[in-house]
Amino acid sequence: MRKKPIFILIGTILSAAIAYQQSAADTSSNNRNNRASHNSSSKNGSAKNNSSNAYAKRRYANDEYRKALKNMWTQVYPSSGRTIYCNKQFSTRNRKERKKYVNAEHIFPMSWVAKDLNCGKRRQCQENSAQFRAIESDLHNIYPALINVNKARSNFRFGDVAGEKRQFGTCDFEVNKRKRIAEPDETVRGEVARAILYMAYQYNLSLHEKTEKLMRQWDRQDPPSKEEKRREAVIHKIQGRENPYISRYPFTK
Ligand SMILES: [Ca+2]
Repeated sequence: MRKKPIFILIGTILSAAIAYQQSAADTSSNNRNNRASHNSSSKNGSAKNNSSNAYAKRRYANDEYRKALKNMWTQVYPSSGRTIYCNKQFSTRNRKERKKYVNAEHIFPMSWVAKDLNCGKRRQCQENSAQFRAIESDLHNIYPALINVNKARSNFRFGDVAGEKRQFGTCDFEVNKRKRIAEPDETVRGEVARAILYMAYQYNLSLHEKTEKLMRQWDRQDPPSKEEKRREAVIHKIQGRENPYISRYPFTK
């Protein structure tokens, strides 16, 4: 009995938080309606169950994406692979070991997608936009990357970084934080370009004119490698959708 006021207090705080989030979220969606009903029922009691449901919902906002990642680590790279920007070999045999230094990089950043779809922050988009969830889960845009390099790339556009200051040891990957530009090694510029061009084409996402021009240039300068074609074919099989910039090279759409 002594715990009851605490639950009521937690319920009230959660209701307020949920109501706030709801008002900030995008327009009509099922999630919204679900939240509205959670909100009203928590006022009638059983606040604890409803609040833990709401928490679970936020934490696992895109099951499709989690499934895609699992497919990547188990099917696209069943035993080993190389990271996108630094060509560093990794093994997928020991998940715990791999997770220490390699994670998943969206070449076409999800923050650009969120902005384009106007669905709010990434978490809000995961909850409210089926289109965002589909885009986030597309493996043609997801490459393994060294965690620190992935972090440094942030959501910067690609371009030329003046000077050749090596920030990651022997890895030829540079970023200019002030100008928010990242420049990968010549050997992966094609891979990067074909992921970016594919995303814009497949999902009708907008690309800055300058970026599009550069990506088309990189696409021509660095044709698909054997490994890139292998990867594309495996993903094509998993998703039932090809990346024509790789499978039908040169694709000039
Ligand atoms: Ca290449």
